[in-house]
Amino acid sequence: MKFNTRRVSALVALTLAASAALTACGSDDGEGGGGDSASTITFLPKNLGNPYFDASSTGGERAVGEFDGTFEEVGPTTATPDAQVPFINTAAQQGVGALVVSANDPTALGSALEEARDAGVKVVTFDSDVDPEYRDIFVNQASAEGIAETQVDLIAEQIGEEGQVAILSAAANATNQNAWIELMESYAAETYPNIEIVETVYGDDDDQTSFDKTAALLQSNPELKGIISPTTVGIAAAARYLSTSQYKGQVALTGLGTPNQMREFIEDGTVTSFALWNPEDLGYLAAHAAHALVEGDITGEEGDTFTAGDLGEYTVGADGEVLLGDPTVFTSENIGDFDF
Ligand code: RAM
Repeated sequence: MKFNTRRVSALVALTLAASAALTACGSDDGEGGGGDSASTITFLPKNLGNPYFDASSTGGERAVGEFDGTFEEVGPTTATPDAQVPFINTAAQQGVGALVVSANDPTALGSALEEARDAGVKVVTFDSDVDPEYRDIFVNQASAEGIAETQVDLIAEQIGEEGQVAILSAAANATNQNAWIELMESYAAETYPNIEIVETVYGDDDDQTSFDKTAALLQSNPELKGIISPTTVGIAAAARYLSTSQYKGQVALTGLGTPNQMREFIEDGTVTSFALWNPEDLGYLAAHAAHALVEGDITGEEGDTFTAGDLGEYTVGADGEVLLGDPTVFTSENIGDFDF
């Protein structure tokens, strides 16, 4: 069962953290595929216990059920590249069919992924990429430009296009957040000359760290008008801090959040709008891409096409990238329509 899979994985992560032992850390849900390694699709998110990745794994598991493989989710409790490496090594030793990874760093996982690929494991990144040479396909949630511009437009609208803005990010080396931050800075400078991005801080996709960094940001920047948090963990922690503080309604907050985590803060007026794609669809698409690679239907070349179950047909683009679609903006008007 899904629940057991994740519990076992978390336990293994703790064991690994405690002993640094390369224990065989696999667990599978026993659904379909008979449990042989080659039919196993192993999801390795940035961290466990993050509702965003719970949703992407739910989508992945659904896809794997459709093609009768074995779904497995493993991962660390802290969002660091070092903590991800042992899981890659173990998957390579087990000879799983494919690894589906959201990377905490663009290069630090490189040699482990190279070894896994040498051992015949297909490597799909999703959500947060590694350098293209280390994987077969990257399943991107939306264009980096679109994600960056959406968040800057939302904060601009909320603060009347002027004032100081800060960014509360995830891990300092996260490939996805760093790409978006760079694009947010250049887009804001070009489009909103009266907005100044004064500081970026890192909450490491950890709830308490993100909460504390929000408090510190507000204290050290008394003129702050808004915060952009391009991480579901960060925006939820920042909203929780703002909601009971003197800054509620004074300092705007937007970024990337899950509707289920943000609902109460939309309802109590702490937040007016934020964005995200559907992480369940992202995991579903990534698992289908992994299966197409394992089956030899595609190699990750530009122009390759494959069918991702009920999401339909996708084409591999330049640099082995597959694009899910556009982000959705959530407000009090539509948040009730979503449940993830
Ligand atoms: C967090 C993670 C993930 C990112 C989302 C928006 O859950 O940092 O990588 O895509 O936020």
